[in-house]
Amino acid sequence: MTLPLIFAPEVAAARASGRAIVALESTIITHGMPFPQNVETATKVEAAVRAAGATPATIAVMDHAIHIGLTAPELVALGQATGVMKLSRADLAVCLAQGRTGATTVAATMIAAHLAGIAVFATGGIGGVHRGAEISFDISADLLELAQTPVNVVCAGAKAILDLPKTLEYLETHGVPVISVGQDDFPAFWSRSSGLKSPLRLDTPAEIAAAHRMRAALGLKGGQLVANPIPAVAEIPRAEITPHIEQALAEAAAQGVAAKAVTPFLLQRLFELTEGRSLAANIELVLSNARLGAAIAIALAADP
Ligand code: PSU
Ligand code: MN
Repeated sequence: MTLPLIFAPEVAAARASGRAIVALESTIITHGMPFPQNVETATKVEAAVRAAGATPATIAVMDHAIHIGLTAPELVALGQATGVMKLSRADLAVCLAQGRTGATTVAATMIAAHLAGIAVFATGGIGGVHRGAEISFDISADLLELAQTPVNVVCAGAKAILDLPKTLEYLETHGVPVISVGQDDFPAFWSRSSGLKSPLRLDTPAEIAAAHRMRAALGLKGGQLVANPIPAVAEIPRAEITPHIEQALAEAAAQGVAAKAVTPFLLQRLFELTEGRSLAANIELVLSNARLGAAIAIALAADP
């Protein structure tokens, strides 16, 4: 059986000439942001990757294939579609076999990127260990994917709705390098600092690329988590976002929101509670991650 991959023309051309490619996910489009900001953001993120000298490849499942790169009409259609599956490692094959439409989370995007030979992927924030995980067992499959698939995931840390100390412990146990960029603290998505020390720190794309190559040389499986703090002008300070997070979490618990619905519910409630500021910050941090992702991909393409 041949791999069910369809490359967009722009991505196919970049592959043929060995140019830098940055994978982008689609759950952020279908489950992470409201329409029309989702489509506007995805379009701007692709443009930011191109402006930085690399080729964007937004990944989604449609018509029995993993699409590596979407055309503009496909992106608009996905951003307005209803009933789109939220795909992680567990659901990817069923979605493909059934010919359904699916948006890829961090975990599924890593799998697809690796199949497509792409080593760098930029997003907003990874999933992690949810608060109360000792009762709910809700730990994102993103974390185990980082432990086994060799892709650099550029994010703004883990979302502050999570239990960040447990998320870092889990990543350490599974051998995932957590590298914060340009600062000693691990960032917390909307805020530059989580108040927690980052396990590792690197300051340049070249250093991150060198660490990735060294892992490959050593035969270490899994990827690197590259945590890029949100630009200072766009951040919502921790003290300001914390009460809104507490409220959104309390509402989720009261309404019995569980499993895959938790993260989209919390993001939507924070959007309302912060009167749109959380979304504005989310957009800026994704753009910043796309630019850093492009720089890392260029460093890797120059010396693979
Ligand atoms: N980054 C964002 N918004 C998002 C996500 C990331 O800025 O919505 C998505 C990613 O697809 C990530 C998912 O994999 O949230 C985590 O979902 P869960 O907690 O259910 O594993
Ligand atoms: Mn979960």
